[in-house]
Amino acid sequence: MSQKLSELITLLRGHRVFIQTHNFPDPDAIASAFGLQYLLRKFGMTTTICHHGVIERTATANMVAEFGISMTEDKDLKDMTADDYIITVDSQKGNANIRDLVGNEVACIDHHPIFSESDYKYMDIRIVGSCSTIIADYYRQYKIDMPEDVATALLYGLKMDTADFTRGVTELDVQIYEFLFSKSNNQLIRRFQSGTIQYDELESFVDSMRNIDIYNGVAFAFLNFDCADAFVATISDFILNLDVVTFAVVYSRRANGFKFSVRSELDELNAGVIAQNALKDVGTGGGHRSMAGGFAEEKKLLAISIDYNKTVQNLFLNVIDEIRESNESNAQEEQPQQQSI
Ligand SMILES: [Mn+2]
Repeated sequence: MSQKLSELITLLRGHRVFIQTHNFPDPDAIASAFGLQYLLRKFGMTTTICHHGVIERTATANMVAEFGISMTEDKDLKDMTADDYIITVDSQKGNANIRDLVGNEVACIDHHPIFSESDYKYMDIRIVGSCSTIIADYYRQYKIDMPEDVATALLYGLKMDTADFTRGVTELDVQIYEFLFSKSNNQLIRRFQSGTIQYDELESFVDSMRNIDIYNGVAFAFLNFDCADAFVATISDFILNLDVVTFAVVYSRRANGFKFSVRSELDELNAGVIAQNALKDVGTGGGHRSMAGGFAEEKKLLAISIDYNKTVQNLFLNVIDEIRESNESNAQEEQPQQQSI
C-alpha cells in the first residue's frame, strides 16, 4: 500500500500544496504535518499546513509554540482553489474527523485502517503505531538529514499515539524509535507531556471522579464542566487505569452537544467501531481499536430522552452487548460436538 516518496514529489510538482491534518489535530497529526513539510522543503516545495478546529492548549499547543509550527485554520484559508493539491496526514478523505476543503485530495499518508475507498494518486497507509512513524521512515529510507525539532516532534507524536509504546506498537515503530532517539530532545518531550491537567481543573476532576458508572467493565464519566478535548482524553486514559475498567467512555459538554473520548484495552471491543456505531444516529464517532472520539448533538440526544446520561450509556452498552453476544455464540459454534438436550 505504500508508494515511493519520489512518486509523491513528482505528483506535487507545479502545484500549490496543502498538508491537511484531521480536525482538532493532536500531537501525532501535527508532528506528521510538520515533518512532511520540512521533508518537502528539502525538495524545494513550499507547503501550507491546515486543519479545522482549534488546537488544544496544554501538551499539543506546547509543541506548536516551541517549534514555531505554522498551522492555518480552514476559516483563514481564503484563497484555496479546486486546483490546489491536498495531502491528508493522520486521516483520510471522507472520514468524519476531517473537513472536506475545496482543494483536491490527491495524496494520503495515514496509519488508520481504510474506512472507504478513495481515488488518491498517492497513498501510503500502513497500520503502525503513529503517522509520525511513517513520516520518519521517509527520512530513514532516503537518508535525509533531520533537525532536532523535527525529530523531537515525531518522537513525541509516536509516544503520544502509542501511549508510551504500550498501544498498537509494531516492529517499525520500534525501529523508528531507535532512529529518532539520538536526534531528539527528550527533555523537551518530558516538558510537553507533563502539565496536561491544569490546576483550575483539579477540583472539577475530583468531583467527576465520584460519578463514574461502571457496567461489566465499561465505565462512563460525564465531565460536567467546560474543559479542553485534551483533558477529556486524559480522563479517559486515567479511568482505563482502574483495575475494574476495560472500556472507558468519557464525555463533556460543548456548545451544541457533547465531545466523547473512548478507550478500550480489549481486543474484542474495537473503540473506533463502537464509537462509530453508538453515535451514528446522534452525531459522529470513530478512531482506532484502542482509542476513539466522537461528538453527539444535544438536541438529538434530548429527543431520545431528557436523561441524556442514560441515553449515552444505552447507546454504547447496546452496541457492546451485541458484540459480546455474537462473540459468545461464535465461541459456542466452534465447540465441536455440543450435546443438545
Ligand atoms: Mn495518529
